[in-house]
Order: sequence, then structure tokens, then C-alpha cells
Amino acid sequence: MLLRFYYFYCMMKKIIALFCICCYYNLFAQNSINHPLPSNTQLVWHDMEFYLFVHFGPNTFTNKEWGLGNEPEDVFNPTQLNCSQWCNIAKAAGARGIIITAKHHDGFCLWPSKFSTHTVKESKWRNGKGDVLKELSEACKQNGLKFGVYISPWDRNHPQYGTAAYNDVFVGMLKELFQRYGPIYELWWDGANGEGPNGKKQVYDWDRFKRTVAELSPNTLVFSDIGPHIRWTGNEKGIAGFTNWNLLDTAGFTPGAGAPSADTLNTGNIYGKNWIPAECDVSIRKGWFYHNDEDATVKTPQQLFGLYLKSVGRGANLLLNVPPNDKGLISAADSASLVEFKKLKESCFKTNLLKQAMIINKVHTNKTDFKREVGIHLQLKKPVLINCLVLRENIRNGQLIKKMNILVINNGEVVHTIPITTVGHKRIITFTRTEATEIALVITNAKGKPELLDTEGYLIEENLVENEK
Ligand code: FUL
Repeated sequence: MLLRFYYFYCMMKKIIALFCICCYYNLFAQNSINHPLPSNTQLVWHDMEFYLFVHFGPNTFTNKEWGLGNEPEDVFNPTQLNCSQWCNIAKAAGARGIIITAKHHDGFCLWPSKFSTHTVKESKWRNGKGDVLKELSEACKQNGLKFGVYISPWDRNHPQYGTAAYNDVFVGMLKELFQRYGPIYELWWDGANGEGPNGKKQVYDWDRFKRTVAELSPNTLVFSDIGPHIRWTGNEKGIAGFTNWNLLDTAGFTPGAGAPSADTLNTGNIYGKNWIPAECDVSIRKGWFYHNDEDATVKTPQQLFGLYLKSVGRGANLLLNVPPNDKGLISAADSASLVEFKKLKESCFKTNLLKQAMIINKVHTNKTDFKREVGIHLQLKKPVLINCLVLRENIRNGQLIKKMNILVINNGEVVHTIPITTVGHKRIITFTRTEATEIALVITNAKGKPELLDTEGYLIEENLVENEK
């Protein structure tokens, strides 16, 4: 009896030990690392993908990019301002929101702020009764678009700029924005910090600015070079990194001159501690503000599609600037290009060729070195002509994929082997058109157990296929 009990005891010990080893390699090894995760508001933001930027202010009338701050208020006079027109065009472009320059570096406020004497209320426009922010925030609400605000901390007009008192002014302005025009989904802080009218630079109280927004509007996502919620992608060309981590280390950095290098902002930090995804800002025209001699520079629908591939298609969001003209309207050339861009996008992504593909092999673990090779092997019902794949990672669980190989196979023969790195919210891969019977997605390196959501495949117009990198 005692012997039987002893055998039973030994068996149990072995089972428990085996169980622990299994847990160690299969579960704990994957899940013990704390991966930064997106907040719920960031998840909603990721799904927005594409929205418009509107640069509008005295520069629209003076043909400048950076006003000096001494422009008479009366130069601001949009005779036919119509924010509903902007919203209609945004919707026709497939954009989900609009971010407007409430105050650019010249300090002119598009709303009647009590903290400045350089605002719409000092202008003759609508006898000083006009308020662009009121009009746009209401039009956005009516049209189901999200409303966002750019406010430049740099102010070339404000007499207190360069003194501690200006930080109070800026906080006061933030309060006005949230209390009068909210909800504001995204607040955009430009890192530029030049001299004010008295020749001094400002020491910005970023922590106080961040606290103010968090208190007034906890669901607002704040953009700056380094977040806290959305980061700059490091260029103004609308191009995210080929490798694009939604993670960034910000300790010791500040927005503006104290930010990490443009390259770091472009790719993010692989082991970054904070979820701070990249946003790609770029203008549809040469300049940020409207200049009629730049009408010929309006990007074509094909160029916009190319930008979409290199921003949204690399897991970032696209913030496309479409500046209204001096009448206060978006010009016909810009709007025509935007409408065509949407049509192009819709026709490209209309028929998912992988919809009925069969998954024949889901997970393959390379047991020799415990590096996981997770693969999804898709068998197509019949051969298809294909040149584009759309991959998505389940970022609710973090961003984990480091490296992948995509194999496009036709009757057992590998036609394309495409190495990529990160996936994130979305990864769009285009390649020379080929007939395919199978697609294999092999994850060769990951930070944990990654999860790919449904993969889609398309045949897009051949001239839209981009060379990766
Ligand atoms: C830059 C500014 O200096 C440009 O004028 C523009 O507003 C762009 C979006 O950000 O830093």
C-alpha cells in the first residue's frame, strides 16, 4: 500500500514538472513580457486611418507660409467661408475628420479668444462676429466627422510670449478650445519654437499643457513630435517607416528641438515603453497654406494613393492637408483629386480575392531554437491574378511581429518571396502581378505570440504597384 502511494507520489511529481516546463515554454515565455498596449481611444484613432488637415489664417491672404505676427487683422477676410463645403469634400474623400490650424505661428486666432487681441474679433470679417472654429466644429458634428485642433505654441504676435505669463495664456486658450468647441478628438502641438515679438524664445511648460488637456478632455489624443498619444513620423512627406513600431521611449525628450532623431520617430522604438503611434502629415499641394500659384502642384489621385500605401499601408495614420483658398473654400482642383482618390481606393479594394481561401496550416513552431515561426498558409479555391495583400495584426494585444516572409505561390512554385518587418494596424504589400494558388505568411521573428487578423488579397491597377522601401 505504502509502495503504491509512493509510486503515485512520484508520478504526480513528474506530471507537475512536465506541466511547468510546458507552461514555461508555451505560455509564460510568451506572455510574461509586458507589451505596451493601445488605449481604447487610440484603437478608435487607428481605425480612423485618414483625415484632413486644414491650414487657414492670415497666410492664406498674404501668400506666406510663416506669418510674422504683425499682419493687420483685417487681412483675414474669407468672403465665402463655408465649412460645410469642407466637410462635404472630406466625406467625398473618405476622410474621417478635420484638424484645423486654430492658431499658427503668426498668433492669429480663428476664434474670438479673450487671451489675445489678434483674433477674428479684431478683424472686419463679419464685423468681428465670425468664429471659424464654431462653424467648423458644428459642420463636423452635422456631417459625422471628428473635429480636431492644431494650436501652435510658438506665437510671433503675443506680447507675453517669452515670459512665464505666456504659459498661462496658452493654458487659457486650451480651456477655451475644449469648453467651447469640444469634443476635440485630436489636439496638435507643433514643435516649432522661434522668437516672439520681443525677440525671446518661450520655455514651454509641456507638463502643465498635458495636465490641462487630460483634466479638461481625457479622451482627446495629443499629438506632438513625441506624443504623449500620437507621434510625428519624422518627415512632412507623408511616409511612415518601412519598419514602423507603435512604440516610443520619451524619457528625457521634449517636443521640438529636444525630440529624438527624425529616423527614430520614423521607425519608433522596437522595445519602446509607450504606445505612441505615428501620424504622417503631408500637404496635397506644395505649401501648407493656399497659394494660387501652386494650383498646378495639387497631387494626383494616383500620388495620393501612393501616399496612402506608405502611411496607412505601413500602420500609421494619414493627415492630409487641404488648404482652403482666400474665399474660404476648397478649390476645385483639390476636391476633384480627392474624390478620384476615394474612387480609386474603393475600386482597388473592392474584391477580396482571398475571401474564400482555405487556411491549411495555421501555426508552425520551430522547436529547435524556440523561436516561433507562426505561419498562415492560404490555399485558394482557384488560381487568381493578384498583386496586393493587406495584413493586419491584432494590436489590442500589442504589436509583436518583427519579421515576416510573404510567399506568393503558383502551383507549388514560389513566384515572390517578400520580406517585411512590422505589421501593426495594417500592412499593405504590393508586388508584380502574378497568378497564385497559395499564399504563405511566415512570421520568422516576433516579440511574443502574434495574431494576424483576416488577410485580404487584391488585384489593383498595375501602375499603382509600389516598390517597397
Ligand atoms: C510645421 C509648421 O512650421 C508648418 O507651417 C506646418 O504647420 C506643419 C504642419 O508643421 O512644423
